[in-house]
Amino acid sequence: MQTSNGVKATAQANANIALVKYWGKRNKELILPHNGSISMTCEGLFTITTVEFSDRYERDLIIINDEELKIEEDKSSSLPFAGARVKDEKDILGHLERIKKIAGIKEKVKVVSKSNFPVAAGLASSASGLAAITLAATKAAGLNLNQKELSILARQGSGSACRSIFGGFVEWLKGKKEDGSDSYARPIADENYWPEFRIIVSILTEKKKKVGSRAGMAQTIETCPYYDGWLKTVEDDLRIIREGILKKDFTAVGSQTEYNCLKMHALMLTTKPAIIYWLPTTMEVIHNVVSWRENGLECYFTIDAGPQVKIICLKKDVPEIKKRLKNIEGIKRIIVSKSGKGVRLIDKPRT
Ligand code: 2P0
Repeated sequence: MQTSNGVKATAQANANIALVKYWGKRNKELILPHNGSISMTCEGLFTITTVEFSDRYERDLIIINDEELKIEEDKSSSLPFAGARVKDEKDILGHLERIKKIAGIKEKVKVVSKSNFPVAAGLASSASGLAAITLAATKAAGLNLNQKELSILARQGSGSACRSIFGGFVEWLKGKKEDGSDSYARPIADENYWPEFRIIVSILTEKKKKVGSRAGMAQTIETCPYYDGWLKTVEDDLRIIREGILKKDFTAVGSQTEYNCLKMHALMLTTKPAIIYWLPTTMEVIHNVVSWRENGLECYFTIDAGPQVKIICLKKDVPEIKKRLKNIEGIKRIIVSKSGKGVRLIDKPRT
């Protein structure tokens, strides 16, 4: 949309939940992972972001969930666009500078972004946020990128964001090249492929986590003695889950997802200092899921960099699992999600 002084664009992106987790970078600047990962893009957990570049603005302004991000000077940065930096783990302004550089524009930027779920509590808010910002900003900057190019660019904002470019079930290829040109996401199956598949998100707290995943994964690589074991086995997880999705083999996908999650948390627990994302209620839900399954209600858990437990199940079992979850004290909110669409432009600007 052309305004009097600038161009603005609005994009909507869904969060994604990993079935095979991304944990560890081989290149921090380009965000290149040590391992591939697989996720489901989640309908109903989304971020809407409007980006406008304009010489009308005297300074950059980034508003996330009604709160302005503090932008501060950091002349020590090694990145080529050092200067004003966002005091935020994800360096959102750095990502916008990257896009401005590609587009060859110099205007100030205004970003208004809002998610409909708790941010920074292990619910992949950076995935939907950075995917939405990447599409909105490239469009507003006059770039017309294809999905692969968007995925490569979103990855540089936040690794998991490269998966939210696509809908359905998605695999992020780790790639081998040093420039990152072969590290991007691609769809395994679109959002209509497996309509019975569900992820029930149980939210235990909306508090911001103490250890961000960026710092946490760096610390794991430095100090965890088991990281090699993770890398040696993750290819099997990827193959089993990729094939399981294509065959709609719920047991294979669910059980391997749970196993992969426990392996990632084993890394976190054996990092120095230990990264313990689980709360007592996290453990309670884990035990319940295992016991429900032993008694014939087939479901599996997965947990990311936070305390929330995501339960993988089939549509027919959602009412029963919801009923049982409601009896667990400490669960604040329950969100049921099926696979949703990839990032897209929408009409309604928020600014
Ligand atoms: C995942 N996580 O695959 C894993 C599981 C957390 C646990 O992707 O540093 O926010 O911005 O690349 O993408 C969280 O990592 O990290 C994440 P950066 P990101 O979903």
